[in-house]
Amino acid sequence: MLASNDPCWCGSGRRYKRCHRLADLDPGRAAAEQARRAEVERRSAAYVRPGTRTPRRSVPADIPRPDYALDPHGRPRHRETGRPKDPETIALMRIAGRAAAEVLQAVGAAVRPGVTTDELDAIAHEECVARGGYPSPLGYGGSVMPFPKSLCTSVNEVICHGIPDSTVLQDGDIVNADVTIFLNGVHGDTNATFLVGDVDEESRRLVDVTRQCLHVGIDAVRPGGSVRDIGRAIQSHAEERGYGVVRAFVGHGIGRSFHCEPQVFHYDNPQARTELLPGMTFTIEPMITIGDWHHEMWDDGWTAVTADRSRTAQFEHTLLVTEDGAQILTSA
Ligand code: HM4
Ligand code: CO
Ligand code: CO
Repeated sequence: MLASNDPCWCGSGRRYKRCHRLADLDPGRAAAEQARRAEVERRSAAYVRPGTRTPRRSVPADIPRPDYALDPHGRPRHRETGRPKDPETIALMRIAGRAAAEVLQAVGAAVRPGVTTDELDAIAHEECVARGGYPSPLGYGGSVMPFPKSLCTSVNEVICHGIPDSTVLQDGDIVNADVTIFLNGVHGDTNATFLVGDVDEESRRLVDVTRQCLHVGIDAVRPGGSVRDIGRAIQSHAEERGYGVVRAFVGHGIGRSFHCEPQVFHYDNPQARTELLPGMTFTIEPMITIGDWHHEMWDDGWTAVTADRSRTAQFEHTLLVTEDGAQILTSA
């Protein structure tokens, strides 16, 4: 009979109590404990965890900033209304929208196994600055802290607002990059989900259906209709195919403000009674899940993940309501 502190009989060199003692005394309990530990290990390896952040990037002093970027808490001083925009503002939004699309294209071209989300942030930051624009997320107010980076990067089960850090993209991941640029006094906002290397069929299908949901939402826009039509169309398309629609985050009015009225729900919400009028500008940005649509927040106050850790995808455009539908402002 071995004592607790003797070397284990198996030759591992570890003390008996740290090695085979439990297995010898209670084989059932030892097996259950080992299975539990293996499951925790499997899960923590499979899911996204916070990495290390690089210092805040700087924007040249001659680039005009949105009002919140001048506030230490990132609070906007003015909030625009959701009313139709004047033609001059719309003309500027076409330019900001195209710039946002170009920046997103540059980020997407850099997605590959081995790249970090921080490297994607650096690209978004430099591409905004190169166009004379300010990366809108940088310093935008939040409940815990202002958003510390220039891009949102949301990997696998992260729904939205992931913060770029040392996380290395792995073969088989999916990653959403969400770009907003402040250019000529207005914002352009667009995002897409990219495949990292070889991605399984189930995730590829999620990404395809999510892209379809964005376009089904865009096609539901008509002057005289309501914001509710958009969410109703998206929810039907998703749920008929067995997918979930995240409720906690909405599309938003956009223009001189990053986020203003109206709220654009991606599910059928009877409260969404706002009438759509030519000249209105807003985003549609559905977040679609393979499993349950409920979310949880990380302690950073920004990163939203699916409660069941199922994968989720998102696509976004900034839109203009026209006399006969919607025009996409964020095409390259
Ligand atoms: S902040 N992306 N997005 N997104 N915010 C930094 C990067 C960000 C958002 C956001 C989608 C919908 C709404 C919002 C929002 C208030 C409540 C302050 C107007 O922040 O509505 O912010
Ligand atoms: Co957002
Ligand atoms: Co948006």
